[in-house]
Parts: sequence; structure tokens; C-alpha cells
Amino acid sequence: MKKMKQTVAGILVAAIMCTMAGCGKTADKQDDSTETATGLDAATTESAGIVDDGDWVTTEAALPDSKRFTIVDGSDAIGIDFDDNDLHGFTTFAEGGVFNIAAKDGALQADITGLGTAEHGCQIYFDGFAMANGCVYRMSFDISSTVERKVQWRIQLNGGDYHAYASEYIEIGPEPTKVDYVFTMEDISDPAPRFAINAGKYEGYESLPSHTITVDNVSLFVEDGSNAEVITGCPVPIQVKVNQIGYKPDDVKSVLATSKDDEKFKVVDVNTNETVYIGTYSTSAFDASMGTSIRMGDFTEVTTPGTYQIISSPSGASYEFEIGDNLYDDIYKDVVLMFYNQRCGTELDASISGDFAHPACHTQEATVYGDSSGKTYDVSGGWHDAGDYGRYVVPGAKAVMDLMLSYEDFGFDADDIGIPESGNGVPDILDEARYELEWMLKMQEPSNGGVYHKVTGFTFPGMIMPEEETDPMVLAPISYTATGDFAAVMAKASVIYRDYDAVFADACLAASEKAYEFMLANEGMAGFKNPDEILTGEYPDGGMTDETLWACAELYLATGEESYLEATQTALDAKFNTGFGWAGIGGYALYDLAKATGINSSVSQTAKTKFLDVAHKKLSSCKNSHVYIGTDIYAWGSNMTVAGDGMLLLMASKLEEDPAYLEYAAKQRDYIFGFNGTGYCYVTGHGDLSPQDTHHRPSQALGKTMPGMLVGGANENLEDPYAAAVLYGRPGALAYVDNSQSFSCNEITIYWNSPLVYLMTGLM
Ligand code: 9MR
Ligand code: ZN
Repeated sequence: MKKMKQTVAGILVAAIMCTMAGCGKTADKQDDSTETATGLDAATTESAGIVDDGDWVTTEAALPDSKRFTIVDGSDAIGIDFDDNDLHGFTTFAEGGVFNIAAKDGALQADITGLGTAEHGCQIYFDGFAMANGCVYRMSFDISSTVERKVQWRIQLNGGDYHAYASEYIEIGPEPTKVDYVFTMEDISDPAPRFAINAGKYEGYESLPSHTITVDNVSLFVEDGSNAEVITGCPVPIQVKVNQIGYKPDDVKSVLATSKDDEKFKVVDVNTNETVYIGTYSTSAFDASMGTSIRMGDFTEVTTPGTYQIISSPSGASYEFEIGDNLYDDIYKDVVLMFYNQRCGTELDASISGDFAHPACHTQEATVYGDSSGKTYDVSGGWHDAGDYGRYVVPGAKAVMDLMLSYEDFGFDADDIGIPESGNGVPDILDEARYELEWMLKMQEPSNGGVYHKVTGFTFPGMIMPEEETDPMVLAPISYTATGDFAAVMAKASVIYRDYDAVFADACLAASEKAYEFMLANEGMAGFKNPDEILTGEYPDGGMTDETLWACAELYLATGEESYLEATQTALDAKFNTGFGWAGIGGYALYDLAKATGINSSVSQTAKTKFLDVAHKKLSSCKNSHVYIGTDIYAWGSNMTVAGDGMLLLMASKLEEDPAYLEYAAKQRDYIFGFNGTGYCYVTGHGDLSPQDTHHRPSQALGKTMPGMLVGGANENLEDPYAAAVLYGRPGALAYVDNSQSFSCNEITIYWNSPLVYLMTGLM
């Protein structure tokens, strides 16, 4: 057993750190005495009388060296000998396989008792290295098995179609086999590939006795790096950032320069090349989320409709943007139509969905997990949750609620958005929400009112079109959160749809009451956990006091009944999450109680006080933020947090007069459209720089990007191998990469689009 060698992953990390230091963005905090600790001085603006002195140095600041790593001849990209009895990141994937791995006696040992359903039924894998096009590698390792059998080793793309860069089928047995394989990386460079050994079910293997596979001395050696491509990582963000879609004439308008040197900027009309405004930036401040010094400029005074660009000295130009009244119409339409495009169980019409049209998908009946009688239900319909095709009640309820509130709070009653139901006399937003509600009704167990947590396959499908996922569908067990969220939105729907369809409204209310009975009978039920065999999205949530509150509050608002009032009073006294996410959802209950008229006044007052308390804190976070946004936590789906903060501020503006609510709600919108650290407009198909390689199966299958999807955005937790490889060391607000392998940054979901619908509706 040989000594551990340094891995390219190690070199990669070192190279990125040099890159960060070299760009002068992380290391300059301490010696900039002009910076303020928190907040920025308000930008002063020069007179709009426009005297352009011509003194503009607008050369792009030297771009940091974006080499992510270099390939070193004679080094290991992977070099692990397990001598220290550590797995060094080796782990497993199962498709029905029953096995476990451990590092023992200086080697990796896999004890296999069930082969699963595919060659990768039992997969042992390793991520965390990188490969360059043109480089010659030597893959070697020792492998044995206590029974004679076949396995396959692969180095593969970690996502998409998982195709192999190199692979071999090998017969192994008790005598160790030495794999030694030299190959050239012909594919494009990959900063996050996967090395895997597939030890699952092969043709002719009905079963094998339980056995142990031993793996040792795993090495991916750089045999010849002389022709290896030098790999570049994420693009360097543009330094001068604006909302790329644009501003309404009377909006407060800000420009963000991620630089400490810029002192002034001008706003140039791109059609006439005329300078229409010259502004002075605030003093610089160090922004920890972006890990750099920034300055803010204000050009609210520019109100004339047109197309503009900011020229900043010395950082250069911004993307172009518009000032005008109807500039949101196109993006808004796409953001709303995204829900239609995510519809499941129905044919998508090419006249609406274009390339994304497809035949009806997922129409097969689903089996109830763990039901010995093999019970199946028709649960077709609803929206695909995200980049995967799962349909999950918990996040679906949040998305439906946002759409219903867009209608209720802002009278969004357009009936010509262009969905099949357009022109039917019911607002399209309600038609669209009803598509999900009708599916949710099917997810309720008729015998007891509980609601199945989700319907998916046992595992995520490949990067295929939805109608190609023909695997058996399974209904995951009933959960308290799914039942609570269901009870809440069904009660709400009974109010919202009553004027349009009283029969439907009654059905929703009855379903809600039945779900509530299940909740009463199952108080203290444990939070949902995926059964071992179901590997799709989990949506776990152990804190359920907010679901209890939301359910009884909406039932009280729908019925006025005393028992629901009492339950609401009790639930309001408990500790609960006041958010607008998929897990924490108490904000919806507070808001609906606070805005209701003619209900128990102490309940509505309590709810209003609690709601406004949350809103006041959010508003002051926005005011204290360098970039006017309400969060400094960049977790999975951070764009939902930002859109949700905008939503909260808009709601607060309905309960209490304060122009700051609208102003800062618009800032959350600006962030999403490009006024942020990465400079991305995070909605596909709009803006100058927007995501083009999303983790979204239809987009990946077709090699095109569906428009109108809001991606998850910056995520400092680096929760997928690709992000871990290319974003290591990046500050939170910059931890975003436009790559389909990065599902923790670049996936899309219905419940990230839905708060954006609310925010845009409110601001329009
Ligand atoms: O949006 C979810 C995020 O908040 C969680 O951190 C993450 C991991 O549990 O899961 C996200 O939800 C995914 C779901 O599990 C499956 N469909 C895609 C969702 C978005 O990535
Ligand atoms: Zn489907």
C-alpha cells in the first residue's frame, strides 16, 4: 500500500485561493480606512444639469486570473490508499441495492447483501477531483471479491446523461485484480467528475450470495499533462450592476459597483450616446457577503423612458437596461407561464410551450408505499416540482398560496395570459392554481383525510423528457406537514374560488375539514423522513406548529367556526416559524388573519402585531444592508428568500402606511434581476446575463433553456460536487454557478417562481 499523494483537488483549492487573493477582492478590507462598518453614506448626486467633463477612465479593471487549476505532470488527480482507515470521501449510491462500505484493514470494503435493480444498484463512488481535456491519465486500483462476479468501473460526467469518460467491465474474484488503464480525456474539461464502481445487478445475476468487495490503492495519475487544457471557472462578474430588466420611471434607482475606486458614474442613453446624468457614489464599504468593497450610486432622478447604460470610472460599463412603464410585461408573462410548462399529466400545447411541448406524462397509477394490499391511486396532474418530475404536496401548497394571494391582494385577474383556460371568465392565475389544487385533492387518503407527502419514482430519473419517465410511481407516506399545508390551502381555495365555482369551493372546504380531522387525531406525529427505498426530494420538516396554525387559521377564516377560532388562539400562543418558505410557513397565517375584516378582533390584532414585528425587523435588515436586501444568509434557494422578503414587505405595506415598504420590495426585485454580486439576472431568458445551463430535465434533454424560470441562486453551502469544485472559497453572495450539474445553485422550482409572481404583481 503506497503513501497518499496530493490530489488535484488539493491543488485546485490552492489555485482558487490564489485567484481570490490575486484579484484583490478579499484581502483589501483592513487597509481601506475610508470604509464604513455598516451601511453606506447616502450617495450624493451632482446636478442633473449635466456637465460631462470628459474625465472618464473606464478601462475594465484588470480581471483576476481565472485559472481554476493546472494539471501537473506526474501527480495524482486521485490518490487514495486507505492506509489510515479513512474513506476520504468515498461514498455510495443505491438503486435498490443493500450494502455498506467502510475503510478497514487499510482498504475499502463493501459488504453487499442485495444487488438492487441495475448495474449501479450498488455504486461506490468518489467525487472531488477535476479532469482536463487533452490530458493523458492512468487509472489504477486493486480490486477483489469474495465471490466471482462482474463489476464496471467508470469515470463519468456527474449529472446529465452520466456518460463515461473511461470505463471497463471486469471480472473479479478472491484473487486481487490490478486495473491499469491509460486514456486521454477527450471530453470537455470537467471540474467535478465522478469515479464509480458499479457493483449491482448484471444480466444473468438473479442473485449472488452476500459478498465483500475490497478496493485499494485508487489512483488517477497524470501520465502526460502537456496537452491538457487550462481550465477556467466561473466568469468574473461584471463590476457595475443594475436591474437588467429596468426600472419604472418613479422607482428609486440604484447602481452597485463592486469596487472601492469608483467615485462617479454617468448614465448614458445608448441610442443617442448622450450622458443624461452624472452621479457620485457613496463612500466605499466592505461587504462581507460579497467579500469585496462596494459603492452605491443613485440615479432616481433619471425618469425619461429609454434604454441606458451606466459608465463608471474606472470599473467600466453596466449591462443595458430600460426605464419605462411596461418593461416587465414579457418577463412577467414567462414567469407565470412557467407553471403551465411545469404541468404534469397533460399534453403541453406547442402553441404555448414551443419546444417544451410534450405528450401527457406520469399518467400511470401510483402504489401506496408500504401498503401490503398493493393499493394504487390515480394521482395524475399537478405541476412538476422543479428540475425533477416529483410532485410534492408541501412545496406545492406554498406555490399555490402565492398564486392565490397574487389574485387576492392585487386583483390579478387577467384572463388572456395564454393558457388553455384563457378566456373562460376565470382569472388565469386561478385556473393555473386550480390545476395544482385538483391534483392535491387526489393526494388525500379518502379513508382518513391524511395527505400523502409526495408522488415520485423511487429514484430521480435521468435527464429525460417527462413522458419518458415510465418507472413505477410511488406515494410516499402521509405526513403531518403535507396534511396541514393541504388543509390550509384548501380552506383558502374555498374562499377564493367561491364566486367562480361554488361546487369546487365546497369540495375544497370539505377536503380541508377532513384533513384537519386527521391532524387532530395525529398530533405529535413525527416529521416526514424518506423511507430507505425512496430517494427523491424529502422536504423534511420537524417544526410543525406553523402548519397547525396555518390550517386552523384558514379554516377559521373560511368558516368562522368557534372551534377553529379557539384552535387559532392556542396556536398563536405557541412558538412557530413565521416564514414564507416551504418548511416555515407561519407568515401566511399571520398575514391572512391580520388583513381579515369582521373576525375576532383580538386574534386579528395579535396576528397583526406579530406580523408587523417580523416586517419591521426585515425592513431594518434591508436598510442596514449595503445592497438593500433583507438577508445575508445564502442557502439553497436563496432567491426564494429574497423574493419572499419582497413579498413580506408588500404585505406589510397593505397593513401599515410606510413608503419604505414598496421601495425595499422593489430592491428585492432589483436583486433578482441583476443588482447583485454575481451580476446575473436570475430568471432564464431575460436580461443580458441569465442562466443558460439550468438543472431542469426538459431543458437538459432538449439542450435549450426554458424561459421564465427563477434559479435557486447563490448558495454558500456548496451542496453539490460541481459547486464544491468551482465555488470553493467564494463568499456567499458570489457562490453561484450556471451549470446544470450544480443542482444546489442552478435548479428551478415552482415555489421559487411563485413568490416572484407575487412580488412582480404587487410592484406592477
Ligand atoms: O428547495 C429545497 C431546499 O430548500 C433544500 O435545502 C434541498 C435539500 O433538501 O431540497 C430542495 O428541494 C429540492 C427537492 O428536494 C427535490 N426537487 C428539487 C428541489 C429544489 O432543488
Ligand atoms: Zn409529469
